[in-house]
Amino acid sequence: MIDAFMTLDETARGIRTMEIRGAGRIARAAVEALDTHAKGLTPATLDEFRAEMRRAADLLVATRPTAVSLPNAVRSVMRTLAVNATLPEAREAFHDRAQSFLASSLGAVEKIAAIGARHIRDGDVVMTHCNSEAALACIIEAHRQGKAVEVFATEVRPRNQGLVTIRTLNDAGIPTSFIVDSAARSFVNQADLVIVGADAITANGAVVNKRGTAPIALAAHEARTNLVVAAETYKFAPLTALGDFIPIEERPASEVLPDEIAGTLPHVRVRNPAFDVTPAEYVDLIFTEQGAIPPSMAWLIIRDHLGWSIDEYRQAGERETGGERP
Ligand code: RUB
Repeated sequence: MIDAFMTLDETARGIRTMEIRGAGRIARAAVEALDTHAKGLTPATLDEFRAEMRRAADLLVATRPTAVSLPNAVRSVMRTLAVNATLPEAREAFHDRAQSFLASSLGAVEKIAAIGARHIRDGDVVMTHCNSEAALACIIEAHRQGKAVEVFATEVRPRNQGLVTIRTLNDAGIPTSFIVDSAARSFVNQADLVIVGADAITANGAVVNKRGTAPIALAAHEARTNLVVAAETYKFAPLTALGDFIPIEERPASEVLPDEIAGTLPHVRVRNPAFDVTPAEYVDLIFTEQGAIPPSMAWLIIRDHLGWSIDEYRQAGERETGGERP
């Protein structure tokens, strides 16, 4: 549970160290932190307020590079600061927008759960990877509706997000098999469906999610098991419509190999990308709060639903280019 009164620096640190993790939670934590920060400021002018909020927004956006929910959420609340004429108006509008973002983010997960649950049949075995609030919400909703559902949940080396997943499934009373990541191919034939979340979805429908998702998608494709993605629309990446790539975060080597062992292996370099890219052709459907869409419709979500103009994309220069080609 995120403490609503965490300071800006505490939230930034929490996101960087993954105490706060998962794309949806990261987005809500950032907006809550900005809202709390705004309330605590005593600026003399509107310009001063805007400048300080911009600094705070930049600090949060820089914490983790891949989850596009973070810059999308921050930008969607920061937009309000551009349109208000007076300082009190700007303060009030910012708070209202932050609260409405938080409510709609939680509401989106509920809508996704209702849509996703319809795609899970009584007796289905579902495989999931990492710890996605949106993906788990679909499984838990299907179970709540009385469907018999079983789950294969992966361990998720090296940060073991699978432990969070199996605790949640266990608490919901859902029979779950916990497997190491490399056993996914052995069990995907026994699954009727793979459900994962997303950190970002590109204009061409590629899904960026926890590293290990792409090999599971490949295995599912080969086993003729459908893979679906549960993702709020604010995980679609507008800048990819301009040709930007999603930067793939590379985390510290010590997460994979303890420094005392790495220190004895001078010729060995540890690589630790946090995410990978699943091409659209391995994705059957994406469950969003706007409905279940094929990945080929990603561009329409960016253009028509997120409604971002090309000028706005261009101004959004803080996202780095580079990284893995989607
Ligand atoms: C989490 C992860 C999740 C997505 C979606 O990675 O890859 O699948 O963020 O999660 P990390 P949600 O643990 O590195 O943050 O559906 O909760 O937004």
